[in-house]
Amino acid sequence: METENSEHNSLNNNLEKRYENINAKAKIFKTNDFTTKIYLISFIVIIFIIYLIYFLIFNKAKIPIKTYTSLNEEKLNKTEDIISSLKPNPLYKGPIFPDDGKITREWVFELIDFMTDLEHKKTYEERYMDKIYLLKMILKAKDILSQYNESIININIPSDKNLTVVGDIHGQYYDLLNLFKINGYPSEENPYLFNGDFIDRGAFGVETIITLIAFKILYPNHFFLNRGNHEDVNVNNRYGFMIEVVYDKYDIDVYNCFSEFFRFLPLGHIINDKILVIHGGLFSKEGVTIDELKRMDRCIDVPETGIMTELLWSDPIDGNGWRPSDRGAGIYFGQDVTEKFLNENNLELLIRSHEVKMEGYDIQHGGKTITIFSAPNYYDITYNKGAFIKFSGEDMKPNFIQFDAVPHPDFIKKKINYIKERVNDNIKYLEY
Ligand SMILES: [Mn+2]
Repeated sequence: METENSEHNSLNNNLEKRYENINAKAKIFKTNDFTTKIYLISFIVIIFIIYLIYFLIFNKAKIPIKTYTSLNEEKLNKTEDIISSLKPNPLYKGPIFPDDGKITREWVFELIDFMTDLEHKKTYEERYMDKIYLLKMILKAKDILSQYNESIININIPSDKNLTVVGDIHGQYYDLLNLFKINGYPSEENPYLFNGDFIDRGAFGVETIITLIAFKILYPNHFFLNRGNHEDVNVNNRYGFMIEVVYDKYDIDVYNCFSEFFRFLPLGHIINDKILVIHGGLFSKEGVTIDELKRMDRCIDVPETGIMTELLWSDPIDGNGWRPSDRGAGIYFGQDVTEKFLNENNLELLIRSHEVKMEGYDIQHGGKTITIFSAPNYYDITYNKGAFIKFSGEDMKPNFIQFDAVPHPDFIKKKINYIKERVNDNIKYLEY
């Protein structure tokens, strides 16, 4: 019995020890489980904070400014207030825009030379027009455009004169200067019509639009500009011009002044009562008349739908009828649509731009629709030719002249890094 008891006791002791061990292990396990949870929760919180910081910076860098969306007097006065609060930069060495707005041909050439910098060696003050003179110049050009009471302008080319029609430039300033070298600089003897999309995409939208504005002031009745879908603040916010003006070359005041100027651009021109020149194309609705287009209130930001949007965004297609556009704005229109529209409005030809073409131009709809595109090697990757159309007033037949791309300063990578560095510093400054 004793032996049995002592055996039983030692068995009990063993069992107790074993329970203690199990309990101790269980305790350790519980402690570990709790610590693991703390680690897991902290990890999730840290990941969330990192994501939040990234989201805030990334999103602000992407859309850093609130934009104006409609026209009112307050904004116009604002630019004048800004001008009166500015003093000329004493380091500025370029041409001075006169207060009476009367510039000469020599003044414009001086400005072009000043802005041109193929080797990218000039300092800021040696390359960019001083802000005060630039704002004055844009307002002067806007005043000229505001005298157009109609959205479509008739122009007449006498039989002994020419007119050159140019398509998209998209900030390719050195190709624009090359075009002028090939075809002659604008003058009263050598008039031009630029069919929209002067800016965005390319790196020199500022130089391009400044030069076009200067020629508009110099030759208001022999130098014509059409609005394109890129002469619109909501498009510029996304496709390069906002970054170029606000972060790289000027600031939000200049950007807002340019946006204001774009609202006053005419939507089209009719040459010798025969040829309609508009940026995009025709309409999803039948029976649109030139009178209706002329009476349209053009001085607005481009809406998401409607006649004005289609005029600036639509593209021709082979075949008849309509198809929804892949662009998300405007429509695709066929040959029968063009023929009907031209017949109803006593017109002979539609000239539009808006699409890159490998030959720089394209003829569709049995010769009734011409596309003209003037940015050669578009985006530096397309290897397309640029082209322009020269009309002689005598027969008004289109003569196509093609041209290749020329070298331009290559500092786009450097520029992107520079912008990345500056974006975060400038967020506060931009949010008004
Ligand atoms: Mn376009």
